[in-house]
Amino acid sequence: MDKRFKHTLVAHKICPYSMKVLTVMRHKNVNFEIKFIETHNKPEWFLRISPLGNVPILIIGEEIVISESAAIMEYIDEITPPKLMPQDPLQKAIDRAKFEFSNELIRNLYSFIFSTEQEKFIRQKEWLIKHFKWIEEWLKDGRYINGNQLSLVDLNFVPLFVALNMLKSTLPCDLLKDFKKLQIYGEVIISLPCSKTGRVPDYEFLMIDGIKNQNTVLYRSNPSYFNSDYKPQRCCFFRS
Ligand SMILES: N[C@@H](CCC(=O)N[C@@H](CS)C(=O)NCC(=O)O)C(=O)O
Repeated sequence: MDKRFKHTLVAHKICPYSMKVLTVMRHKNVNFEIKFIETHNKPEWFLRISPLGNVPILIIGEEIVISESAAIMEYIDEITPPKLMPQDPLQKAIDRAKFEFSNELIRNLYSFIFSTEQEKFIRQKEWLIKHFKWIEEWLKDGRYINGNQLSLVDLNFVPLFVALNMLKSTLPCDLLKDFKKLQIYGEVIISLPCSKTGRVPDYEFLMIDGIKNQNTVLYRSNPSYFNSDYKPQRCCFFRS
């Protein structure tokens, strides 16, 4: 990595795409600064440099900006060997397709979590359950997606399992109950050191706050769970 240039990650505290990038940066021990912004109140300087107005973006030095979580993750991986991305062009293409798949899963999971309409909530839940089976197929009997070695594609799934783990003890929310391999894989993924350091310490608090404040289906179906003073301890997998 070129130490002449400062690397600044612009992120949002509960954005899962920001979490993926942060996870890779932690895994690779990259030296960087982080700036959090609010997506409902984006600063002018940010709107000038983020093509779609999305986080995360990575600013390198004074002028270079990379947007899109997958592009940033691959860039970080490339400049900090050993690479987590496979070398083989075919395997690379297969993994990039899985990056997209994971983005779609995460988008749908967040939409499920923050849904305020019962019908949409149920539709999203069914969609998620239908698509989880793909990860089980890819896992076969391996510890990770590409066998027994961690690769970049696995780090794409960190936000998915962090959010699922947070919701595990709520409601009919254990979406993984019929997916044994996925449960084990999820445990492996959230136990990675970089998955613990790849999110802000108040991630769970902020998520719970959002779930409550937006009066979501999740909240309405079990308000006492979300109102409990002890909630963050109970829902947070990592207590330290
Ligand atoms: N494809 C993008 C998706 C990023 C994205 O959707 N970020 C959300 C926050 S999680 C965002 O910035 N949304 C803009 C907005 O809410 O206006 C990526 O992978 O980086």
